[in-house]
Order: sequence, then C-alpha cells, then structure tokens
Amino acid sequence: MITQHKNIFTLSSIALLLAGCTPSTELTASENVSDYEGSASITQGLAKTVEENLFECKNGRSRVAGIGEITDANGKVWTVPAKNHFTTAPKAIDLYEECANITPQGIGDVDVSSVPVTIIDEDGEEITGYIFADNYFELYINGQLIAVDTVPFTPFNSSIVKFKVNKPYTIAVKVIDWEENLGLGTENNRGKAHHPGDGGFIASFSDGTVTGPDWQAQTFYIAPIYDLTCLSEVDGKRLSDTCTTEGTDNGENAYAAHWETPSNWMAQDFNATSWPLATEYSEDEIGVNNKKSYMNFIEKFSGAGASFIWSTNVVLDNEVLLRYEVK
Ligand SMILES: [Ca+2]
Ligand SMILES: [Ca+2]
Ligand SMILES: [Ca+2]
Repeated sequence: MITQHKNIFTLSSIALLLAGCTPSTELTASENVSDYEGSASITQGLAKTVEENLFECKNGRSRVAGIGEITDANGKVWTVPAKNHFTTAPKAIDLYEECANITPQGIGDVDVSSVPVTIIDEDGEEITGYIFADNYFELYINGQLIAVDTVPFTPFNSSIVKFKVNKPYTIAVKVIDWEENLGLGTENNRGKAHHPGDGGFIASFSDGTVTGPDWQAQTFYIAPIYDLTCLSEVDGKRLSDTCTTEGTDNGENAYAAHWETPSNWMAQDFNATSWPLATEYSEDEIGVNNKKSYMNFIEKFSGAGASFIWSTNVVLDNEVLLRYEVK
C-alpha cells in the first residue's frame, strides 16, 4: 500500500515537473527538514518523558504536567515544554487556587498584608503584583527570580507577589503554555487527541505598571508544526501565522521549532533590542470568562488597564520570554 502510494506520488511529481510545476504536497519528513532554512532547531515527534508529573491536585482535577527531552538532528537535547524552576524556586502566593482550596470571591477576601515582600532594594518602593498566566510563569525583577506559579498546567490559578525595588527596574517573565503530549505542543481537548492549546499572560502592579503592547515578547518554542514552510522570520519576529492551529487525531509526527534562550535574558542589562513588541489579545481570545481565578480579580487585571499579551502566535508559541523596563 505504501509502495503503491509512493509510486503514485513519484509519477504525479514527474507529471507536474513535465508540466513546469513543482509538487506542493506529500513531502516526506527528511525532505521537509532539509528544506527548512530558518534559525530554529527542528525536532519531530514525541519527546522522552523525564519527569512524569510536576503537580498533583489535592482537591479536584488537573492535567498531567510533565517534562520531556527531545534530540534534534545535530544531537542537541531540548527540554519541553521548557526548562523551568518549578521544583526549586520560591512559589508565588495564591490569589485563587482550587487544588489548595483557596477560592476567594474577590480581592477583598484576600489577606494582602500577609504576602511576603522580596527585597531587591532596601530603600525601594514596595510593589504588589497580580498575575494570571495560561499556563505558567516565572517572574524576575532586575534578574532576581521572585516567584514561580504554583500550578504549572491546570486548573487555572492566579497569584499575588510583593517586592521592594527602586526605579528604573526590569520585569522579565518566562511564560509556558504547557502541553500534555510532550514535544508536540498538544493536549487532548475539544474532541481531538492533538489539540494545540493556547497561552496568555496578564499582570498589573501597584505602581501602575501593566502588561500591554509596549512590553517585549519573544518565542523560543513553536509546536505543533505540520508543514515547516509555514515558518518565517521577519525583523526578529519568529512567525507562524500561516501554520494551521486546527486539532487532529494524528499529531504524532508534528515538528517543533526550538531556539536557545540566552543565559542572561532576565538580567537588567540584557540587550533585548532585537525582540519584537508583545502582541495583545482580548479576554475573549484567551477565553477567561469562565475562569474564576481571573474573573474574581478582574479589577486587578483588565480593570486596572492591563491587557493579555504573548508573542505573535498565542496558540503555537509555547515558551515565551517577556521583558519590560519600568522607568
Ligand atoms: Ca498556572
Ligand atoms: Ca500552545
Ligand atoms: Ca494553555
């Protein structure tokens, strides 16, 4: 059956070549990868699971949040969905977290005064931050890791942080749109075995700083990709706008594009001038209307003037680094 199929393809290719056309379909995997000329490293297929699950929900249900490793054609090993500090870093305080039975109706029910303050500058301004990420964040201020999300995948939660710092200061955030099928960028959802999940990040800070289109956002992991010709790079943007975001039941051979994150990307003096500006997304696009972890504190999110941001593709970009300089 396969041989017959290949013969048909070859014959139709020859026919197309004779007709002066180039066959546009049915490229095999190897032909596709060798044709790719972008700056990413490409992997294909499912990663090897190296951590089964980072998080057990004590009260309710959560998606399995695993960690995987996958090797590219040059032998380089990539961690998916992304390297992170979930097991070692200080955790953010939960605003809302169902697994821990923390379910206040609003900010008035939260003991904000008990949230610990991370000192960056002894004589700095004390700043409170309110954060919602789909699915996971790690927050740095002036290169110092302040706190990480308590729930890597689901259920959706929200967080509060406090730190003391002098202006100007730099906010740097790693955000991860987690995945069930490690290396493939997909989850079982909406009736498909391989549904590409989406991301989204919103935050406001008590000094008036809010997420918006003046932040910078760069992606370092794009998946799933079923046709590498849909990837392009323009002015520092790693674009996937012509790649499909449809779900499928046959996503096992999907490609993924990886870029190495700079070791000092979170530092205050890191040169991020090549990074694109963030793309804004509406609450409807992110789909937060049914999420109490967001809606119960909406006055601290869109109500405070913040908007959802991500890199250019909120569905396919799964590891995104954000930066913002508070003047
Ligand atoms: Ca989370
Ligand atoms: Ca995704
Ligand atoms: Ca997600």
